[in-house]
Amino acid sequence: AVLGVVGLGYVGLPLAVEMVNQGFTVIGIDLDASKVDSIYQGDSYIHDISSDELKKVMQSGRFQPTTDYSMLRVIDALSICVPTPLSENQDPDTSYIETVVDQIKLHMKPGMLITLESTTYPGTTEELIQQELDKVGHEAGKDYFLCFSPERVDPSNGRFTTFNTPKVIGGTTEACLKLGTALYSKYVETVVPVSSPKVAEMSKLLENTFRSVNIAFVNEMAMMCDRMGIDIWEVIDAAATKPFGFMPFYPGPGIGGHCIPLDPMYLSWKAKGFRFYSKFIELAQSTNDNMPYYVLNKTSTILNEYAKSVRKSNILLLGMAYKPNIADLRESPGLEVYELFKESGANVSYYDLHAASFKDKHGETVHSQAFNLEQFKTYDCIVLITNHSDLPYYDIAELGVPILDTRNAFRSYTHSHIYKIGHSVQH
Ligand code: SAJ
Repeated sequence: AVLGVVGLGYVGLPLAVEMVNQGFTVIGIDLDASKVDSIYQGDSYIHDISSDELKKVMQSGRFQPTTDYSMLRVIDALSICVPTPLSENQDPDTSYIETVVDQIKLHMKPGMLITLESTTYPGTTEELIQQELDKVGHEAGKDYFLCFSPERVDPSNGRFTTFNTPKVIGGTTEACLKLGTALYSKYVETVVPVSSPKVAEMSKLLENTFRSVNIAFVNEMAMMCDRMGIDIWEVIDAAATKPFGFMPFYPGPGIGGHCIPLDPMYLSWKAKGFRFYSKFIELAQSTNDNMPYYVLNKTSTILNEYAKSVRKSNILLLGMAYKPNIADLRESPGLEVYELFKESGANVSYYDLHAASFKDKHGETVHSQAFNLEQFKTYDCIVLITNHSDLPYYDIAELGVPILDTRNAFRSYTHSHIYKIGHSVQH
């Protein structure tokens, strides 16, 4: 059997590599020719796939990356791993999925198994794939087979991989589910069949909305503790000693990535179509979106302790990626914090070894500062946004520059000039 993956990003490329490693011949399709070139060069652009691993996969001769959709003609089983972003007005943008479906209409191999993996609202598989293929006379479960199986890739998670993370899958018909389960069982350790694509679609949204809501809740707790002069970080560690019925989440400067900030909006958007308005999702969104303002206000309070104001002060943001030890800047809350400091008249810079530059909201490229402790000493305040493991915490603490720690990364330092969110300044 020839397997296919459409979308060679942080989900699709690891999936294709896993398939090749399990002995399959795989065709990888992506619109972006530079991705295809990088793969041929054996240069990995995905954090969790090393270039050596990619070179080995290419040497196997069983992986063919291409931009040519007509290759769908030789693919027996296709996994669709394309992005599902939000449009300008925060509504689902399913255009990437629709583009793939248009190509499938042109080039589908009879009997093809199609599995959508992109995180999306319940009903997508039926409405955007099954109903579309019905229109051109293809019947699911007969002319082709259709499943939904959500991806659970957790970038930079060294422990859980594509292979050992249980995979939920729902089929349009019994035959679809059987085929999909049989295929995924060949390269995923545990497959969890459910009764329909909608159940599979909804289970993924429950997983990610669960995170967004709980992160928002602990962010609210952090602001409460700040006001009450209680250390939220100590409170969480104490609560986390409860061995059952509790799971710690931690406050931060907001939430980033291309999943948690977006996926719940897919759910609330679809629910509105059923005249159901989710208060949790809207409240979580606004609470998490408010955190950059809280960071700005807290920095202002700290600067006031030194008779300074945000305006005209020199601020250094430490870490810009959306979570530790990766380079991904998408939706990073640090970007919003950066813009707020600029709008408040501060001279704001950032240092992140993993993320060398980004485009600010005016499209200007902002480059990371070089690592230079003497230069860092000249800042009025350092704000830690992302707790990369390789930051020199000791050296930075010893600078004597006031630090606002949004991740409790300096927990082992007791210098009086180190402050943290979720605790009052006058501690
Ligand atoms: N965050 C907090 N506090 C927390 C946890 C996370 O502020 O307690 C922030 C992070 O800093 C980050 C954002 O939320 O900015 C998202 O973090 P995340 O840990 O959810 O990481 P993602 O989005 O890269 O991956 C998640 C997966 N992570 C985990 O379950 C741990 C998982 O939900 C999905 O497989 C994945 O999204 C996806 O692709 O949907």
